[in-house]
Amino acid sequence: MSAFNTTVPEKICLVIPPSVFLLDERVFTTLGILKVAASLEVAGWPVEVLDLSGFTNYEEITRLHVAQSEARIFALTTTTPQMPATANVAAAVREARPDAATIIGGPHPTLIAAALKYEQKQNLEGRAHKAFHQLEKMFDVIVAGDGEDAIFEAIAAVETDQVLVDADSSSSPMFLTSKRLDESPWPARHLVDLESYKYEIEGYRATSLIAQLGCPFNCGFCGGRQSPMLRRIRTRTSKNIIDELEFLHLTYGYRGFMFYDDELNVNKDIVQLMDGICDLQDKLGTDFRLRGFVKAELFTAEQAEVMYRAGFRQLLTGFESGSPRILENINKKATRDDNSRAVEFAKSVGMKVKALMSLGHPGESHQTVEDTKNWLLEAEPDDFDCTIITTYPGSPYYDHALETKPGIWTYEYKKTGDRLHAYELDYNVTADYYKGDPDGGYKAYVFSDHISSEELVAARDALEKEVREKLNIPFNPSAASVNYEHSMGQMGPLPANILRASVPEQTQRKAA
Ligand code: B12
Repeated sequence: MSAFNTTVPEKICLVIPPSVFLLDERVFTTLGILKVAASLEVAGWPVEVLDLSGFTNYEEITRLHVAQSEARIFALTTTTPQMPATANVAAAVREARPDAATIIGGPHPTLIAAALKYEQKQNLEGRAHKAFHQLEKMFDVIVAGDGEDAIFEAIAAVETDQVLVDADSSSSPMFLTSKRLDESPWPARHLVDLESYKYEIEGYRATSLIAQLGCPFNCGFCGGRQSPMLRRIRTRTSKNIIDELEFLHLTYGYRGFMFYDDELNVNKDIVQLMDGICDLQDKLGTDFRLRGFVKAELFTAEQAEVMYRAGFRQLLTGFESGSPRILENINKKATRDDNSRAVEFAKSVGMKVKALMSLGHPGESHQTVEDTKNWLLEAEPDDFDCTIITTYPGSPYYDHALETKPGIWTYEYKKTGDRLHAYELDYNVTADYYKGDPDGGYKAYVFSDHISSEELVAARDALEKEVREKLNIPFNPSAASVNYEHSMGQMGPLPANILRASVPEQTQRKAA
């Protein structure tokens, strides 16, 4: 790597790799890396964002862009299922520009670093060590945790031998406190083509935002249970959230907002926040339609009422299962009754409910799948989806599993002794690890002592078909990815839906 002078701001290229496994990649933009972009802009660094979401020829686009970009530092974001594409993007950057420096941040490196620390504490050298070494081979600098401040240390680290920039510890000054989160600039949405992301809530054009960070619960399938970034609740003031809604409305005209907080109702100020959102609509002389997630056992009739008043017409909840035993094995904390009650509270005020269900937990059987189907038919949500669990790094199902046969990793929920087995997979190359082929069938890489992977897939398909038919819920349509056409490898400027750069006078407006 050549020597960089990273004390003087130079152009940084931030890259959003595609999510080839999603049915439609241009629904919600990736907000995390846009928070990093906003931090850089506020500090005076020119930034460009290469948004590869939805492009099948993303490697070619990367090579062509990198060869002509002024940037020499390329910083990528990634979740685990994006890793196969992310690895290809990193290779394309290196191919086009061997002296480039690469930085990787986001949920995947954060979770791998957290799992690595867990192994180190136990004097183990297991899967996290291997995964971390794989990342080290692909990238110059690995960032764990919140990126708003860590990006500056990462840029400095490209000149040194430092590989890991670890912001994922509450003792790190780079770990955002609620106060720092509140002060940090909102995502630099002007650096992506927001118009090309299409979503509607009840007919209102919508975009997404994050009002708080972290979920303190410990569900077995969920990533980040050992990662403070994903676990610690960090809240923003109601005013700051309301200001962001106002900014999004006035700047882009949105009246629909999807809150991507893990659970809106872990926020003790939820009633105050909803009242403030009502006042904002009065002030603007408009009305909003909102959508977000709540945790079932914390959901109350009062919350339902105030959320409806603020504009919520759709709620999503990870109910996961209709089987009390499976809810226990997940360590879900919500009971079957809590789940049913949450649906009733929402419906009683006129809100629709999307039930997020999953199969493939420890102890899953034909009977527990039947229980899940029956709960859906009884609770009658307005919509649902039902996935098959994949054990990915950073989740208890993965991190606490032991290799019980070559290539088979087994997690046991200690209280009941129920087990889940997962096939070893290289998530750096297996792209359909998570959702399977959108046009035909899921793939399961897990099985229990009572049901095989193939049976899980068949049971999932049958459940989905029967519940959709009986509750009259149509299947979701899928949208195809596109190929960016250019003639004979000669590339002019990339269109705005792929590349956007900061213009000095347009830097992100800071929260007032
Ligand atoms: C919104 C969301 C989605 C949305 C939108 C995704 C999108 N386009 O952004 C949808 C519904 C599409 C979605 C889908 C999926 N999701 Co999702 N999703 C989330 C959620 C709830 C919020 C993400 C977010 O915006 N966070 C807030 C921002 C500020 O945080 P952030 O993205 O982590 O970014 C910060 C740091 O990571 C870091 N950072 C990020 N990038 C970079 C880059 C650099 C260079 C640096 C320095 C730092 C840095 O700095 C950022 C600012 O602090 C998270 C859970 C969570 N609470 O974070 C799960 C989460 C990211 N999803 C997850 C999963 C598993 C999925 C799916 C696989 C689900 C499925 N079965 O299909 C798919 C895969 C999607 C994908 N693209 O990979 C996992 C990922 C676990 C993993 N191992 O990677 C998470 C962590 C949930 C969990 N706890 O298990 N998801």
